Amino acid sequence: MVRDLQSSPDRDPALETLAQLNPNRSSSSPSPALGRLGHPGNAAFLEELYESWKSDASSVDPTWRAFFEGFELGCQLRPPARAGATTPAGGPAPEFGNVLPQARIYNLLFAYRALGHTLAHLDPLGLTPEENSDLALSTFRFTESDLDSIFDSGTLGGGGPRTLRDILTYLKQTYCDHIGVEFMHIMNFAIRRWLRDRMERSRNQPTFSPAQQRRILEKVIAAESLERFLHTRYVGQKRFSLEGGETLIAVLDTLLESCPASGVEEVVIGMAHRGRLNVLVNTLGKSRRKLFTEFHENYVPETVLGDGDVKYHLGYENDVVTSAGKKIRVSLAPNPSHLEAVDPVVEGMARARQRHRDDTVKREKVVPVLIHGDGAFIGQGVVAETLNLSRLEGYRTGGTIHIIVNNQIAFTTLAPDSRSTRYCTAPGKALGLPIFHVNGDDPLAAAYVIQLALEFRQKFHEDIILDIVCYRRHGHNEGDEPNFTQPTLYSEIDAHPPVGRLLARQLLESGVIMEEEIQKIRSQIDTVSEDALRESREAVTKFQPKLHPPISCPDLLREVSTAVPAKKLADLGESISTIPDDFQINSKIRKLLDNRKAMAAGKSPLDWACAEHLAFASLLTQSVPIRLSGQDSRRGTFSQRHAAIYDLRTRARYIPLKNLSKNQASFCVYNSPLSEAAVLGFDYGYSLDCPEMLVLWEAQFGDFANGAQTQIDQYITSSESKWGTTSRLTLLLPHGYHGQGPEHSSARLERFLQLCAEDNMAVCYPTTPANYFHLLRRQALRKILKPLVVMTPKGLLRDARATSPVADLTRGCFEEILPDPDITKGARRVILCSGKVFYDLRDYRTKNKITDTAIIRFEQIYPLHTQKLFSILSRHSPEAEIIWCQEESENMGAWSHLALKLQNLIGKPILYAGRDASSSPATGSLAIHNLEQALLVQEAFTSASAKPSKPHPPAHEGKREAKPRASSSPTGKKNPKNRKKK
Ligand SMILES: Cc1ncc(C[n+]2csc(CCOP(=O)(O)OP(=O)(O)O)c2C)c(N)n1
Ligand SMILES: [Mg+2]
Repeated sequence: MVRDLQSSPDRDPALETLAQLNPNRSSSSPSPALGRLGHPGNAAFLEELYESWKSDASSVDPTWRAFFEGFELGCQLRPPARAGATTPAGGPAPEFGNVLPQARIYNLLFAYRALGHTLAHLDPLGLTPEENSDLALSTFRFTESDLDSIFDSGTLGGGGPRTLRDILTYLKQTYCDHIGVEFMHIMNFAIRRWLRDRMERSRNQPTFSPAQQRRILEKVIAAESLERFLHTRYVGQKRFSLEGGETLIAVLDTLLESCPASGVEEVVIGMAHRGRLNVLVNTLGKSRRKLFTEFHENYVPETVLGDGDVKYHLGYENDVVTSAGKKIRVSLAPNPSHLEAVDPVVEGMARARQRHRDDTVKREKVVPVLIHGDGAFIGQGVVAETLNLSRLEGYRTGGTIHIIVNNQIAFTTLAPDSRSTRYCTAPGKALGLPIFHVNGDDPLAAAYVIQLALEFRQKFHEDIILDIVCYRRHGHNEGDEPNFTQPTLYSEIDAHPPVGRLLARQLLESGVIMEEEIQKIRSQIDTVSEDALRESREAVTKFQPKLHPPISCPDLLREVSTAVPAKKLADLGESISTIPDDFQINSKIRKLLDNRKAMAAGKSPLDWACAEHLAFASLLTQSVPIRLSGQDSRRGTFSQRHAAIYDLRTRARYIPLKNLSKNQASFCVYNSPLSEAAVLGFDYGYSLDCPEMLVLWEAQFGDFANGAQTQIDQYITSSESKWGTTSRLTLLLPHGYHGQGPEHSSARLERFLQLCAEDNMAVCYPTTPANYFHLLRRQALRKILKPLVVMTPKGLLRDARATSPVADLTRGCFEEILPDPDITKGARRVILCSGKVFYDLRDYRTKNKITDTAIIRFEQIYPLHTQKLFSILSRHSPEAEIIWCQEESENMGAWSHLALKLQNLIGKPILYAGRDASSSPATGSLAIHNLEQALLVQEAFTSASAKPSKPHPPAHEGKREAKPRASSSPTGKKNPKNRKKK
């Protein structure tokens, strides 16, 4: 019999207290809340209130708070009050032990839902977990003798009366079997309830048809067979075997099988080394012949122009046909060795693909799937950065399915050295994601969870984590001896039967499959492998390894028509400065917009931000979509851009560039979270799959880009050579020495230049708004896809010296090398420079009335337009001294990249005028900065003090005493920075 809460003979004092506390209470009409308690069916109501209170006490009203506090108190493990005991105050002791039993049932339900996973059988190699005292019967003040008492089971699996024994069995099946789930940390109650009901309805037990079970077995066997085949045919060759985690292949198959019914058309996968070859063959359908060919020592990639990559980093894309004959597009992103670096790239790719499938609202057609290792998921910061993108307007992808192949080891490192958390999935908890841990030896359970995960993702558009707890049968790779460091673990693993054998036994026992059928599956797969091996051997005899020529792209220096007619610019100027009538905006912004209008109309010189807006506006009206993302990019770090305008009263946002014309292309500008690695990776991924778009990532200051160095080194600069993938991603990196200290002066131009080869990208440092305008337009309009790195201005944004007449936008194109506008020929000294220092040099020349020195600007440092350079140089004296001047230290900036190159090109020594080599990019003192800047500018005009080009001397030889220049100091003092160093 269900114990009626109100008619219970041992009516609870807490409830009495509650009744007294309830302000709505009246003796004749119970409060609505209490009234609801009168019905056993409303137990669910109480239970949900209880859950609410557990998560956040302030979420329930004070009456209920008092009740639950008392209730919890009563549930504590306190000894029942002794008869006749009194409190210190002399009154009767409170009867803690007699709290309403039904209420204790709710506590039990809550506890199992929250902590059941601690008792789940998750580890294929582990023992049954020990009892968790928080889940012991006694914790809820029940004893064995209560097991057959009947209670209301609240929301458990549809509710209704159940014995305590049945309730426990139900809870254990659902939460403590082969699936352990963490979901009670989810703050969204609708999600939490959905998960609870969904899991409890099925008791978290898979119910696959026999055909589906056979398919799952087949996939596990396929995974196993491929590994065994590779193991025996390519002994000792690295493949990063999946063995121990073969369940992954069954999980991915179940996911793809479930896609059509869920409206999914495309899946974008990112994963690391472990099991990648297996996924390529058994999930994406890459041919075994191709894979085996790649194993051959003479193998040379056919399609890659560049250096190629090892087979376990290559990407692939295919249409996978499900058992129902439906096609799903599946791609596996190429990835570098750097674990988890692929995560944001896949997210960006998925978002771009959603755009192409017109799926930008619900994002249900393209699903990103990230497959992680346990060590990398908890260890790598980019995981947290990427998770944090998941709900942001500019970076959402509608929910990522994370699968962790948790083999409980990272190379040789075990969990105690790997993490401070119980589970490797802990980063997901910060986001409130559902986390399912599954015993990897139970592929049916894992397949059940992936179905649930997809259903969840499609319903709530949130990330979800499936943690497949498994083991690694071999060493880290196949040449690695695990017994050196894990002798005990590996003796256990050696004795442990493979997943396929366990599942086969289970299905044989349940009569789902016959032994002969299993044999047939195995031999069929082996035959396919044997045939493929034979074919691959034939193919491989054709390979003749030979060195490939460097990738080259002469078209990178071809002029692109980027001018825009004056009338068009004036019209665009009007559009970008017009705000709806009902918008009230800040008066300074109004002035800024009025200035932009005047600039575009040619009434005043253009500044950078206006040139950029006009470049964007002209492209958008030429049907080129634009995406700009970065920290505070809507306003601009230096309050220069103001791409978004806000209403003073409502903060309604208006973006003029989105309102140019009806059929303009889309303009997307986002303030990114404070992350470099994930955001740059995301924008890179986006740019790969949206080649028609101008995708720009902006660093807050250029030096922060080194927080994303992995993305720059591993993807942006080298992916064309490794994987044949490139994009027109554009990096805007504020750079320039303004005496603001060692941070934020340098965007590390030298680093980008060091990465330049084989025409892999363009690196530019424009000095005028007009050239910046042409550069942006060139990047968007030319057919060639190459990344562009731009050193962008800080102080020059508001420097009258660095403005352009609008006429410069209406003619010409991007100038890689800018000749001296004043001294056009016959100079006896030529200063070469790049970027901001040009203005200081020119001022010095004017002030000192120097007329024999030309200043030539390298607006594009890579690839160098040597023809233009020669043509400009040829106008000056052949005897002219040539000096490279830069404000960056000698070991930084463009000098080290250009020194020998220029010397070889020009055929004579190039002198150097600039700061000494230094470990930190700049001084912390404005006064010293100013002095250094004055010196280096003066040096450029005084050949005696400039240094001839030569390879960098070691630091101890690089001191200034080798080249005294005290006489050249305008103050008569030695260079203060040198003095400091001595
Ligand atoms: C960023 C990074 N650091 C270090 C490594 C070297 N490394 C390669 S695999 C590996 C262990 C990875 O462990 P886990 O994530 O658990 O994956 P598993 O190999 O066990 O599948 C390490 C440290 C790497 N590839 N990337
Ligand atoms: Mg691992």
